[in-house]
Amino acid sequence: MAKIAVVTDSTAYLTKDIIEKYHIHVVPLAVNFGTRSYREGLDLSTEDFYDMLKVEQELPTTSQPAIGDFVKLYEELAKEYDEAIAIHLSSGISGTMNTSLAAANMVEGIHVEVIDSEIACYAQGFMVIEAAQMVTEGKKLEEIKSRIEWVVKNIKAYFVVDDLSHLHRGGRLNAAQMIVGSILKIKPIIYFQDKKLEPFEKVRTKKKAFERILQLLDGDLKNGGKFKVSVIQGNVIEEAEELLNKIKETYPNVEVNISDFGPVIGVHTGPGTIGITWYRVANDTG
Ligand code: MYR
Repeated sequence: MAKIAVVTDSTAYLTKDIIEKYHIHVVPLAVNFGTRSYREGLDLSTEDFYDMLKVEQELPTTSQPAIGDFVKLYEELAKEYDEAIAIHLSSGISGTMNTSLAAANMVEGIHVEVIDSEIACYAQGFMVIEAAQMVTEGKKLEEIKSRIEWVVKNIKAYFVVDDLSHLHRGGRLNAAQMIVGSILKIKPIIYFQDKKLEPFEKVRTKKKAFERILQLLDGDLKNGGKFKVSVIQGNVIEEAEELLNKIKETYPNVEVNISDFGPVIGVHTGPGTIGITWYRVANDTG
C-alpha cells in the first residue's frame, strides 16, 4: 500500500492537536512588520498578532512561502512516503499553491497531488482533516483527491469584516465595491467566487449580516444530513461564541467549532472579522 503524506500551509489554521494527531505537514506563510518577518504558527501566534496590530506603527504585509521551503519538505517526504496530497489556500488570493506545485514538479521520488482549496482558513482546514482521515482509513490517493475536489466545489463560507480598508489595501477585494462600501458604511457579506473574494450581499449592520449568514446555513442544514460547521473569528471570541451557541441550539446534532482568522489572513481582513463555513460530510445522504 502506498504511503501518503498530507501537506497544507499555515492558513488552514489547524490546531496543534489535529496537526499532531494526523501528522500533517504545514508550510508557514509570513507576516511582515517593516523588515521584521514572522512565520505564522511558528514565530507568531494569532493572539500576539492581534495584540501587535494595536501597537505597531507600520501596517503589516504578508508573504507566501519560498519555493525552497516546499522543495525541502518534498525532498524530506520522498524519503518516507510514496505520495502526498497538498491542499493550499486559494490560488486567486495567493501564489502559495502554484509555488507548491512548481516545487512538487522539481522533486523526484514522490508523487504529489496539489489541490487548490479555492478558499482559506478552516474551510481549507476541513479539507485537510478529511484528507488526513481518509489516509488513516487506507484510501487511495485518487479517491482522496476526488472527494476533496467535491468538497472544494460544495463547501460554503461567508464572512463579514469590521473595516473594509484592510481588504482594500491588500488588493483582495474589488476596489469599486470598496468605495461604495465605505461611503455607505455598509457591512458586505463576502464570499469566494471563482477563487476570488467578492461581495455577496450588502447589509448595513454586523447583526444583519449574521442573521443572513445563519439563514444561508439553515437553507442547507434544515433538510438534514451530516454537516460540519466552523465559526471563524478574528479577535472577537465573544461574538463567535454567541454564534456557536445559536447554531448548537438550532442543530444539536451538528458538529460545530470555533476557528481563527489567523495572522496572515488577519492582515487582509483586519480585527473583528467573523464568518461561518460548512460542508456536508461524506457518506451521508441525509
Ligand atoms: C500571501 O501573501 O500570499 C497571502 C495572501 C492572503 C490573502 C488573504 C485574503 C483574505 C482571505 C479571507 C479568507 C476567508 C475564508 C473564509
